[in-house]
Amino acid sequence: EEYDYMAVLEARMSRDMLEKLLRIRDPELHRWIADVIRVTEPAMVYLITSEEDFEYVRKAALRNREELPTRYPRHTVHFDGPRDIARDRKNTRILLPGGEKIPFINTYDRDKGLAEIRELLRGIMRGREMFIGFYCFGPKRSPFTLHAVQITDSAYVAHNENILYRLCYDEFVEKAPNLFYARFIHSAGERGENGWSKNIDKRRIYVDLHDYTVYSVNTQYGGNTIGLKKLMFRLCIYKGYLEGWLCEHMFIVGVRGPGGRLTYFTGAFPAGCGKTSTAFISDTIVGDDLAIIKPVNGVPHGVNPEMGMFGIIDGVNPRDDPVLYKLLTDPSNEIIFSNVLLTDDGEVWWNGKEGEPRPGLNYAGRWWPGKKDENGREVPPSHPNARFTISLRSLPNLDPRVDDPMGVPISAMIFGGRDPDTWVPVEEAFDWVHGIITKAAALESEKTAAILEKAGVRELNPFAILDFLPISIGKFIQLHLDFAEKVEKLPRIFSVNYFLRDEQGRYIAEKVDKRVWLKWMELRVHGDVDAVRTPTGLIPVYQDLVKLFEEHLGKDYPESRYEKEFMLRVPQHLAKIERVWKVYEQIPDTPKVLFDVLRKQKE
Ligand code: SPV
Ligand code: MN
Repeated sequence: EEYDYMAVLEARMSRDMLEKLLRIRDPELHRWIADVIRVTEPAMVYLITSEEDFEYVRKAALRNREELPTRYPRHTVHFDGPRDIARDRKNTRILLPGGEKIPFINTYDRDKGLAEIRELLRGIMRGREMFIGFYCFGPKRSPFTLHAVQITDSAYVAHNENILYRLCYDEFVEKAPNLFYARFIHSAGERGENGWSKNIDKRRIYVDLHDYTVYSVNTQYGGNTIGLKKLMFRLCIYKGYLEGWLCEHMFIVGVRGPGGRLTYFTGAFPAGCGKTSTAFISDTIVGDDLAIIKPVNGVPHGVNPEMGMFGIIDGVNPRDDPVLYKLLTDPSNEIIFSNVLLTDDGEVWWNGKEGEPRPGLNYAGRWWPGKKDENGREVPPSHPNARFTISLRSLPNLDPRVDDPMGVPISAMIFGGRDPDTWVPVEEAFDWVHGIITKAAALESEKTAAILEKAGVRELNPFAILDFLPISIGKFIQLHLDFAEKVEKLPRIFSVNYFLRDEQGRYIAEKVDKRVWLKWMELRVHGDVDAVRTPTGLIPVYQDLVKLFEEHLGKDYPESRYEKEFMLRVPQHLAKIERVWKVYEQIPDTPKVLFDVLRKQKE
């Protein structure tokens, strides 16, 4: 529809803000912002273009009561509300023209979806301030990096993005109108008296691949709302698929070996399966959640598109996670806590924190020890999916190459999930194809609190990425098989399993044992240790583990434990192959080699 879009911008924006916007010489961008303003009707508009704007956003979050103050000026607390505590699989949909369907992916007719979202957005920002931020998804001036514009009426969301991503207004100004960028529109919708989004039944997260635009309404939980996090991730996977590179749900870490050499690993784990804790137990951290991987001179290189962590805080304790614990209790770090307990004396408490929880506020309202919900179940003081937002710049073990526009060379990829009874604690694949099929494509995990569904149920979660795939699993697997043609040196592939249990149901390994598995993988990458060849892969030689446990953890590694952990569980493996096969049978574009490899494994 024709209208004077400059008039709309002039009416809602101060001169100062409008000037900032017009410095980006991209009429299409101006027109789009005017469109969003016309539909959502914000009272005013604030552009986030430099770090000087961060304090304004932080104060706005406190003023709006989206965040609450604590005893420490740089620590704030946000509550999403009891029904908005995690990613909403059901209402997160990939919009496809003509109502195209993809097995195991939540798709929806694009025209219908856009019409629905337009209705939901109508007047939704009335009386509120709209924030517009310009960010990079990756290091600045890097061939890996994508760009994004975030529009939101939530100062909490904007505050998160200011911590989690690099501001990139300057690149927009420089490169417009020849800059590709993704677009995010978010509104928390109507908020109740405790600040929670009221219209949860109208919560929608719609991903429009065609326009590289994502809409998110009537929700606040970060995984549903922080545009550059899991919403951008879906667009990034799609773009990578079209262009032949990888966008992964993986950390990037450095592990030191003999002589101080540093070897880079990526690792894919579903949320709540030890991903962030593995990152912290490594020697350096590049990233803890996402990776963009492309070949550079024949070697796969990876960048972390983020500059901060939105991590699970549940269970973080001084014994198992000393570095992270110190970061989270240091008043000098800027931190947003979400869905923890905020005690009446202004302290933050989460499950794992020292001391006892005292009365205060939590994700479900007022909390006191022993509080029960309407079903008579005790309300935990902090939620299992409670989170922290912190800048990577606060980390003592940040990798020096985190801002390298060419990324770091990736020597190996790790895949792991919550598996009580099948996989050994660490195992190397025979080769790339074997690893992509039996480790990545066959990754299973028990569901965790990071999604709004019943936890504990085992499900296939290929590459730990299923929740975020905008294309079929078959195509995503093929993309990885084809990647082999693009590089001269393929990363090794490993699986890990931190969740193996004994006959009594107790975890066999301790949390810190991860460090030994990492060190063993580092030695394998360089050919410094032999391995035992089993039908499912290559496992450590007992004596090597004895040495590594002694050297890195100062503890014994009894042979009886080795036998328990590294025995090949044949019935469980056969059952797993059966389960995995049954899923892929339903996916028409599954590469044929997947069935070949599984059949061979079974034999
Ligand atoms: C995950 O759930 O994988 C996360 C957090 O990293 S969220 O932003 O919710 O996706
Ligand atoms: Mn994640």
